[in-house]
This record gives sequence, structure tokens and C-alpha cells, in this order.
Amino acid sequence: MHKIADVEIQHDIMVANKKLAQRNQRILDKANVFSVDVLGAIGSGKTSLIELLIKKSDEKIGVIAGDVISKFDAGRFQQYNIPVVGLNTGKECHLDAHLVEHAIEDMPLDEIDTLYIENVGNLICPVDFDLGSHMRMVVISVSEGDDTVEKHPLIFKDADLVVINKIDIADAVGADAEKMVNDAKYLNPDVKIIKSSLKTGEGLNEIIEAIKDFRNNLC
Ligand SMILES: Nc1nc2c(ncn2[C@@H]2O[C@H](COP(=O)(O)OP(=O)(O)OP(=O)(O)O)[C@@H](O)[C@H]2O)c(=O)[nH]1
Ligand SMILES: [Mg+2]
Repeated sequence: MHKIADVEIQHDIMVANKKLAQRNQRILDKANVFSVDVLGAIGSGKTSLIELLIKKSDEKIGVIAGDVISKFDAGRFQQYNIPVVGLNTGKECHLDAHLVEHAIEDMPLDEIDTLYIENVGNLICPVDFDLGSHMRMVVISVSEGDDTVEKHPLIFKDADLVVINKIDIADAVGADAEKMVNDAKYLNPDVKIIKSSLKTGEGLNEIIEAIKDFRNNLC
């Protein structure tokens, strides 16, 4: 009996989240803001990538920085003088559409072309929670081990772009980045997969182009 009740509550939460996510997307569309949910493993390079996108891009960028304690990543983004809202999730291991709804209220949307939403670093909890973003970019790195993709299939099945980062240290950590590419391809044959090193800059231009292409294909 307990099990059945649990499932129903979970179902209600997901339905409510979906509705809020759809509303978030309508608000973003009305303001002509393209939004990317940046998910991925803890420490894989999500903040580093968004920082490089801010530096390299000629677009006006805003960031929602979600984390169990958001001030660290939000503080890193604030130095670029762009709109930043930090979201503390406390003990929660993911953002949800309700949290993002409030962050969007605090964002000057008319001053933004692209909104990056950095989710809490992990490959499990954020999967089911649509935020209303237009694109899901999953960032993992070779240092999590080259079995990471096959061990966490759901997040890759739902991704629009997969970045396999830190290839500069692949040999040092004994990881086969090509295996990770093949595992992601197997799970999601149409997804774009890019190997990168944010330390050397390898793959960065390709990531920028992939985000642009995705946005253009939505129009
Ligand atoms: N060697 C190497 N280190 C990297 C690379 N990209 C990021 N790092 C380092 O990895 C560490 C974590 O990077 P972050 O960008 O903070 O990772 P994150 O995914 O935002 O981390 P959380 O928000 O804590 O989950 C930092 O010390 C970065 O300098 C890379 O391509 N190669
Ligand atoms: Mg971060």
C-alpha cells in the first residue's frame, strides 16, 4: 500500500513540475531568450564551460547558478558583470521548475539573449525535472571514469548535446574518451557529442557552434 501512495505523490510532483516548466518556457519565448540547462557530473567543468562561453560569445548572457550552496559558482559568474541569480537547493540534489520560475522573475530578460542554467552536479536527480529550458547540455569528464555513460544512461538519452571534458588528462586517469563517445552514441544515436579540454580550449568552438545550430534549428 505504501508503495502505491509513494508513486502517486511522485506522479503529482512531476505533473506540477511539467506545467511550471511549460510556463517558464512560454515566459522565455515571449522575451526571446534561449535557455540551456547545463547538467552533469560534479566537478566535470560546467561552471568553467559557461565562463568560457561568456568570454567568447558576442551574445548577451545571463546565468542561473544552482547548487547546494550557490554562492561559489554565482560568485564566479558575477565577475563578468552579467545578470546572475544564485539558487541554493540546500539538501536537494537538483533544480526544479518552481525554483527556476522565481529566478526568472529576478532576471532582466530584456537584457539577455541566452540564459544558462547550471544545475546541481550529479547525473541522477536532475534527469526527471524539466526546467523549461530549450536545450539540455550534459557535461561529464574523463576523470569520472570511462564507464560513467553506461552507468547513467537516462541523462544521456535525454540530452541535446553531450560534452566529454578534460581529455587533456585522459591518459593520466586511464580513461578511454572514445568509449564514452560510443556509449553516448549507442544510448542516443542522434545526439551531438564533443570531446573537449577547457584547459587547452580544444572543442570549445565546436561547442559554441553546436549550441548556435541547435537554436537555429528550433526556429
Ligand atoms: N584538467 C582539466 N581540468 C578542468 C577542465 N575543465 C575544468 N577543469 C577543472 O575542474 C575543476 C572543476 O571545474 P568546475 O568548472 O568548477 O566544475 P563544475 O562542473 O562546475 O563543478 P560543480 O559545480 O561543483 O559540480 C576546476 O578545478 C577546473 O579548473 C579541463 O578540461 N581539464
Ligand atoms: Mg559549478
